Amino acid sequence: MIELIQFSWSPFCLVQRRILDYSGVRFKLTNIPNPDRTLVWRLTRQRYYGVPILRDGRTVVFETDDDSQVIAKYLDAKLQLDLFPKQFHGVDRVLWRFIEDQVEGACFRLNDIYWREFVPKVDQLGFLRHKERKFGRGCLDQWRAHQAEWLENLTKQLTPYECMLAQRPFLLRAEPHFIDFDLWGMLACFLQSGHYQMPAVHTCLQAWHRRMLHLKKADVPSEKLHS
Ligand SMILES: N[C@@H](CCC(=O)N[C@@H](CS)C(=O)NCC(=O)O)C(=O)O
Repeated sequence: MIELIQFSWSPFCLVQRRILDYSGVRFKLTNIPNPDRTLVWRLTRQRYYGVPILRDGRTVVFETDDDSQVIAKYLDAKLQLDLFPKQFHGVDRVLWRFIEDQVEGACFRLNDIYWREFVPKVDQLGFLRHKERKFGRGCLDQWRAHQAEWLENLTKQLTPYECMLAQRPFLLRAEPHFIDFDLWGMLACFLQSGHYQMPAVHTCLQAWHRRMLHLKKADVPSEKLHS
């Protein structure tokens, strides 16, 4: 059985989890503590310490750079999801770079503000140290102090996607594309603390978000998947 090794609030893990749910395949979720990557390190034979990674029998799948999408492409090929159709090659890369940088940057900061509520007590020291070493001392308090600005920033970052969804049910076409799952994962991180809602001004995004939440491959007409 496919196993997703993750922690639950990571935007990148939420992308892969939604893809797996969408596919309908049975899979196992293994949560690791944020500060302890021993399992990832061991499974990747000392080549990777990030999450998510995937274990599928003897195969272990992990990213090779920030923009590689190795895991999503593996799932796409194995489960025949048609999430990377040829006609969007290139455009999709531009979009996922933007989503995983600009949109992700606002989403994870807005979520991290509530870190004491969702990081288990035993992992809080490691979490705080990791964040402060990466983003500077007091970063979590600063993000909280600038919460309104970060919310405004996120709302602005989402405007292009609202425009796209005014034209069609999913971001690039009539059926979901990897880009839909990618954006969905970033927003799932933003929403996971329960302190936020989708920005009210983006009505098409709200409707898309509701559609994406429980979407299954079986709901997408199969003739469209191969057209
Ligand atoms: N581009 C990678 C990014 C993965 C990533 O940045 N994961 C974070 C957690 S959200 C991580 O494990 N970073 C390494 C670390 O925390 O040391 C992907 O799509 O999986």
